[in-house]
Amino acid sequence: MEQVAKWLQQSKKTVVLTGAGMSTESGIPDFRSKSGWWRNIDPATVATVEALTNDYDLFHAFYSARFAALNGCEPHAGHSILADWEQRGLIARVATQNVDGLHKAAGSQNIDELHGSLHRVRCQQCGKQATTEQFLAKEPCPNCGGRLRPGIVLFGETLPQNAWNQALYTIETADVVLVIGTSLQVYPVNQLPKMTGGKLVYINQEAAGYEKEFDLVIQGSAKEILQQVNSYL
Ligand code: CNA
Repeated sequence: MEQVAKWLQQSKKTVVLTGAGMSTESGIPDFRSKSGWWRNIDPATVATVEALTNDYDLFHAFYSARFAALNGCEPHAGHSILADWEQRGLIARVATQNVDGLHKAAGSQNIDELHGSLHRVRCQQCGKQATTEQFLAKEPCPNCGGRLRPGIVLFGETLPQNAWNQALYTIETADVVLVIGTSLQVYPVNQLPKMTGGKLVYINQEAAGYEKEFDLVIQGSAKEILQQVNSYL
């Protein structure tokens, strides 16, 4: 933790890449931990264009459950520390796979939402924006009658170009990249850490096996580790 603090202080550009493990301590389950499975179904089979097209009932039930899981969830101290580090010039940007909006809620400003956001519901057919309430009520698109969906990137879809380009550029040119709370199973985001020439730090609950790919691996809770690093700054 002391080493990470030193690198943060020496670095001209530090980028943070987060995944679902950044939000579990706010009460939002991840996908790949044992407790993260939804009705024992692999999310990779539901969070798909195929499910949206062929089994809208299942797709809708899955995302309704994900909206319900967000109810009452607030950013935790780790999110606030990242927002504070941005204010203090210690980190440049946060690139995130999370769709929950908690980095923004904590006050981070330079955020690349690589997998979109649950909070931007739109019609799959005409693209027109709709409200979360309309989606949850399973209403058809008021404009064209098409299916409503959250503005997240489904398996099988391409990532938002601007967010991807921004994250790629900052990671390529960073001196330090902190990777926090991601299993690094989902392509193409799992390629981003390989793109930096800077120091690479991995902070994750299950971290075994990543020692060779990172300069430093810290196994444990994102919130507690960020708090400890912060105590050295
Ligand atoms: P994942 O594959 O579920 O991996 C999460 C990782 O975080 C696992 O390796 C866990 O060991 C680790 N972890 C869990 N809790 C903690 C903790 N408290 N501290 C540190 N590490 C922890 O999730 P990824 O983000 O790697 O996969 C990408 C998917 C998951 C994206 O498409 C996301 O949209 C999707 N997702 C997002 C959210 C969210 O927005 N909060 C929630 C669930 C899934």
